[in-house]
Amino acid sequence: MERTFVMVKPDGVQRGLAGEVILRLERRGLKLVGAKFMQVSRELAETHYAVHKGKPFYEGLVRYITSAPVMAMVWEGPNAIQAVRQTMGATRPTEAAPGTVRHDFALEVGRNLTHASDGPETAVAEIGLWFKPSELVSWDRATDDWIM
Ligand code: RTP
Ligand code: MG
Repeated sequence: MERTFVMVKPDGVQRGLAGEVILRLERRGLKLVGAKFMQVSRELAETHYAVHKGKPFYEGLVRYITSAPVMAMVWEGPNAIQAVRQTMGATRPTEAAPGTVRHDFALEVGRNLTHASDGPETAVAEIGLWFKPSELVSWDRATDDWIM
């Protein structure tokens, strides 16, 4: 069982697409174990995107992510990290496969709607950065036996 950090970025919230993202992840069979709607501080944005510091798009990225509220979430399931990234699609919306969120709803890499952890180590680090352990809920779902 795997957990991954997922965020609907400010453009997704502003465009009313948070529900669409949640709908797709729920229908995929993944289980929501944590969620909060929040304004991101500059400090949190810089920590989250520390790996991109110094890149040409870094400043714009921090400004983008702090510009309006986001929906931060943790999703759980078998191969959750890979499954969520697949459902979101390639970073550049014009390279994302049809049927993915980024293909279906976005055009520009700088407004690509969502974030999702890219590996097991980043997932653990990002979940720990955005959520306290007490904010995550372990729960049994009636349909679990039909998915796993
Ligand atoms: P994310 O972290 O948001 O899930 O996206 P990702 O792994 O697919 O992409 P990553 O390389 O980690 O880049 C993080 C975010 O930075 C913005 N970006 N802009 N202007 C550019 O060339 C550029 N490259 C990346 C995107 O918002 C990307 O999601
Ligand atoms: Mg990334």
